[in-house]
Amino acid sequence: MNEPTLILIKPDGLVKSLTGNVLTRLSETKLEIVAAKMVKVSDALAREHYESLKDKPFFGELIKYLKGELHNRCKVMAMVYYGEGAIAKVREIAGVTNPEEANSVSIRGQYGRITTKGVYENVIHASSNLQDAQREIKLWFRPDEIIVDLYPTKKVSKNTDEKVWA
Ligand code: DAT
Ligand code: MG
Repeated sequence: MNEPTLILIKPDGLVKSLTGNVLTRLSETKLEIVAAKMVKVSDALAREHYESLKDKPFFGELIKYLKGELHNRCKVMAMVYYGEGAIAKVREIAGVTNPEEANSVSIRGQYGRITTKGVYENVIHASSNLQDAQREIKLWFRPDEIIVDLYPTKKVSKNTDEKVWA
């Protein structure tokens, strides 16, 4: 079954000029890119994205990291990849959460690090399961920014074609 997954190239990946390397690695999956954009991450978006981790001791630093405050680069690249087994394929190439434990040929193993403050700078985010993918994609993208129809939508009003997630 075709499924979507949200990928973010986080601020450390952008600062280190890793966009090309990451996209090349991801192309090994043979998945289709169905959405892509640069995003200036607001505090609200960062907190919503990592909502499930809000009680963790590292939450504050994690939010600063995603917002780009640790790298003076307040942007991330957000993408939706789509295809058979997309979530598992991307997680495999991304590597596990802790970059020091990640397989050394995975993206996080190759390019990630843990800072002296304990922040896992692990270069990319990738959705963990179908439910997270749906929640995250709806958070980062509007329906008309994605070239396939993933989830139900509704019209904003009768007078416009603009759609939002239903
Ligand atoms: P993943 O990004 O692999 O899905 P996650 O959802 O558990 O992992 O955590 C989200 C991010 O939070 C992760 O990419 C880096 C950070 N993080 C997780 N566990 C951490 C820890 N023990 N110390 C510092 N940062 C951590
Ligand atoms: Mg996660």
